Amino acid sequence: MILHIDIISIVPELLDSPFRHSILQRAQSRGLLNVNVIDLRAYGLGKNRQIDDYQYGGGAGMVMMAEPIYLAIQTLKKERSYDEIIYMTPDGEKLNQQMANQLSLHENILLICGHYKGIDERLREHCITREISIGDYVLSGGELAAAVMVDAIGRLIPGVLNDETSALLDSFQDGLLSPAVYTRPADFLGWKVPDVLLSGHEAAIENWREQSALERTQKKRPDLLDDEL
Ligand code: 6GU
Repeated sequence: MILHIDIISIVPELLDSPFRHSILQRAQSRGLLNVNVIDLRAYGLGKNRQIDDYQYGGGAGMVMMAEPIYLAIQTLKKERSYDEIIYMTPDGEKLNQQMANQLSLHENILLICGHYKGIDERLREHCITREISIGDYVLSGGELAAAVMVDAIGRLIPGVLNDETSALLDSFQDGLLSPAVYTRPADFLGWKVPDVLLSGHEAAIENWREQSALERTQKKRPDLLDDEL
């Protein structure tokens, strides 16, 4: 199975590089992920290929017009049937690991990147199936948020990570942060690696890791522990 992600953007150049390296590159070369960026300008209106306009009621800031985005969606829908048509917006549902897990099980996803004041509300009512934010801060456009989400989703597709278990051990997958990790040398400037990790005792190591994960979560993200109650 392959996850196909289409992304509608007015700045497609912003999405040139993020998927061409490292794990997402591998996901695509293994045929597990396919990311396709569509330039909204191609669906712009008139000879200027207009895609935004002043907002009704007045006020500063442009609004992305309904028709170009609608035309783009209709055209893309002829090719594939989307499990979700997602509008990337700071007032959407906040992305978390659980949502990334669910989205990674889909086959076709369409992402729409907002700009300016956002898109005409009628698209949100009639065409969008889901609205997602990557956190409580405002970016100048949805592209970087879309790249973050595609990364979070893409690495979860079965077969993308070499060690099939490694995504399961990520921070957040079990509601905890990941344990501390160390590599050689065992002594760096007198800063020592915990003895237990050098001991070869698997059970003791596993125990230490669980303890480390719990301690870090308590210290850095106590809210994650509250959520479980
Ligand atoms: Cl999805 N878009 C924008 N413009 N800003 C954001 C965001 C999305 N998520 C967090 N901030």
